[in-house]
Amino acid sequence: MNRTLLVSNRLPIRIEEDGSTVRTTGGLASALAGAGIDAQWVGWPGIPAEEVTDEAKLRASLAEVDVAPVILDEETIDGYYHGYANSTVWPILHYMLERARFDPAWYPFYRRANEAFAETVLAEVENGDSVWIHDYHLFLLPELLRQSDKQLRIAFFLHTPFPSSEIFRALPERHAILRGLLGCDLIGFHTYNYLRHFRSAILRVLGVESEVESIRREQRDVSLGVYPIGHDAKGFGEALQSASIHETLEKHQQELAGKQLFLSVERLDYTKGIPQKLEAIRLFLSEHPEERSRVVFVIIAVPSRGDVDEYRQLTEDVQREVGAINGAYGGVGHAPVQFLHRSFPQPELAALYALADACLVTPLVDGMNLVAKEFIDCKHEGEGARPGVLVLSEFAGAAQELSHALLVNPYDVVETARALKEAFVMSADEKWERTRAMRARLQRTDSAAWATTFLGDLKRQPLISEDANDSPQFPRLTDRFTSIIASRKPTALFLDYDGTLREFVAKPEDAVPDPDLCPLLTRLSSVPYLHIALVSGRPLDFLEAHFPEKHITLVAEHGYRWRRADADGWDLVHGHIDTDWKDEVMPLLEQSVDLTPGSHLEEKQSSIVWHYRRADPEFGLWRAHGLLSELTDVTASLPVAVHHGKKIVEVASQLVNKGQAVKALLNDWAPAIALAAGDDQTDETMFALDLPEHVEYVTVKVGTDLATHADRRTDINGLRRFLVGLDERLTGGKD
Ligand code: GDG
Repeated sequence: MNRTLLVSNRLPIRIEEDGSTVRTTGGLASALAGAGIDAQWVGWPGIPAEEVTDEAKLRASLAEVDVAPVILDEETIDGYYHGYANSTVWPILHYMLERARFDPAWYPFYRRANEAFAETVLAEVENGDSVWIHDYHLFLLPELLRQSDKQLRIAFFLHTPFPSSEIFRALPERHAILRGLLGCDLIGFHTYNYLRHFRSAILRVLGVESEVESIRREQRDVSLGVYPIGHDAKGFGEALQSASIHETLEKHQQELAGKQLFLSVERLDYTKGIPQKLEAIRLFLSEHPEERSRVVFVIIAVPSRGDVDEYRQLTEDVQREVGAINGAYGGVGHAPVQFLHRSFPQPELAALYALADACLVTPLVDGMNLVAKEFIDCKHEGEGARPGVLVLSEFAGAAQELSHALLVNPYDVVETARALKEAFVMSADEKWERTRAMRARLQRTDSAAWATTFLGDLKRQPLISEDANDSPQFPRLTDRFTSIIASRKPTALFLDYDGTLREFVAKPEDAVPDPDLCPLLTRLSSVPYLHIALVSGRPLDFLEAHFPEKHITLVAEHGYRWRRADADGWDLVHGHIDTDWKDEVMPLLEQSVDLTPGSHLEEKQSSIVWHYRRADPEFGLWRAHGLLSELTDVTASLPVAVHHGKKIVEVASQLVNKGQAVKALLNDWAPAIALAAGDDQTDETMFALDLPEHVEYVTVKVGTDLATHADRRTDINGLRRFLVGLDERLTGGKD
């Protein structure tokens, strides 16, 4: 039975003084329980290795609650958790570059911690299991797991925002982090905006293009999705039904003594906008002296990350400002702001939500914000129920769902103070009306529904085995070639080079053949009855320099020239070709270079290519579309073909294409079986050849992009395995 593993930095557990372990509720743990998902957890138990006196006992007690611990020493926790994750990555994810600290000593610990997580996960999983990784502490983990030989479904959910690529690129380790995430089958975000920013980051940082829902990779697709997290509806529902709730409510009612309760609940974090909220409260109190004794602002600020300097400073600043406001606007026996720097049990929190006349959720930026949802959900209509209104920052992810709140820009303290006044005077009817409009949706989309939807989508991802792209027909194809050659009939291979035999790299000049490729092709080219042609867009000198072996036919410049096997020199495939058209299209192409920084022209004998690989990717693509439409007019009556390839636009003589060259070779060689493999648009002319029926012509598209005329697909490794297999059968694989 396949299992689901949940991986998060912290575990939903508490270690008691006697060393026993209990599972805690709240957050993810209750989301999964509510969804009926029985998952095993992997995470850090919250204490450093140095404090673990009896590791075997700890492991045994955690195993009883289905938890596998990742035990980290103090130095690693410091660099990985307090350092890199919380002092570098967290502020960057929240657009707070000025708060981000960059200490080169931290990242190695982050990597080491991710590796420790990978080891623990890999010791637990079996083929077919699903692994659901949570949050920014573990960005490298998906790729680390993917590198193992286990067949897993791997998913990641980011609980924070994903910022604009302009901010994200400040992270020195941005490449490694994005590559880490691309190890996933599924990546989830709270909002479409975060997903959009992620796509832009992978394009600008890694040069990887994507669609809204997926990133096509050679080995496997990465799905992208929007999954707004919900709150723990079951937990809060039960809390409000608990036996002690009436007592708690009554006690607080009395304490309030007729005053309105304006409640805030948050971790004490600089993203939550507490200083700005206090400024708005100060403004409200100063502008409305008559209300000062009729409202109490209760700010519950749960201590958070006390080991990080930024948080210690924030706590001091907030405490000072609360004192100043109370000093200025309080009275005898009344402090308008109560700052409670501790956490409360969930039933107590539910009671405060139920009582509050307003809830102030005003983060400067927040992935989602569950407090906003919990507050609305705790407003049950009925006898004695107190209505309340939500004042919500438009910069919280939750604002997209909770449009009936009073939405504010937390930086605009005047607007926030005005919203406080509006909340103060709002009628009960209007409060209930607004609550009703939001509550029904929140009940349907609670944390259990969120987890169910996410895991449902994860289970739908195909399980990729190492050989999945190796087309099942390839072994049979190897047999076919071998037996035809054994019967002394000719066979042929037509192989494109870039993107087919060799991966694309940023600079074409770096794409030299790997050390195994030339010996492999040389051995194959010595096999009687097997013709080999490299059919490339490259110029002839590049091909000749890298493939000197004379038995291999080299077709250069997309079929303009060739060096036939065993011939000495180069010939034109089609004799002389008219290239007068170049004068007419050149001005347009030169103009494209001037208008598009980073682009350049390459002139070949029979074509001109505009390259935009080094231009801004979106701008380059946009300019390419403009150029194509202009070329359609200019070239209407010219003997040329225009094509849009990978980061290029090419204008080439009409007669010249790879297909025509292959057709000529097929005529000459008359093979009983031939295979053509290629990865881009120019190779389609090889795939779409109109051939007599008796020719067994196998066409192979390398890669997953673009529609194709080819009759099967593989990736670079799949094609290489086929060639190596053929080599082993025909030559024994040795020089
Ligand atoms: C991150 C993202 C995203 C708070 N005080 C007490 C208490 N809480 C509970 C609340 C709520 C949770 O803590 C806080 O969740 P938030 O969503 O508001 O914020 P973060 O902690 O920053 O969480 C955030 C979230 O992940 C989920 O994806 O929404 O954007 O930053 O559930 O009720 N619980 C108890 N006592 C307290 O005093 N029991």
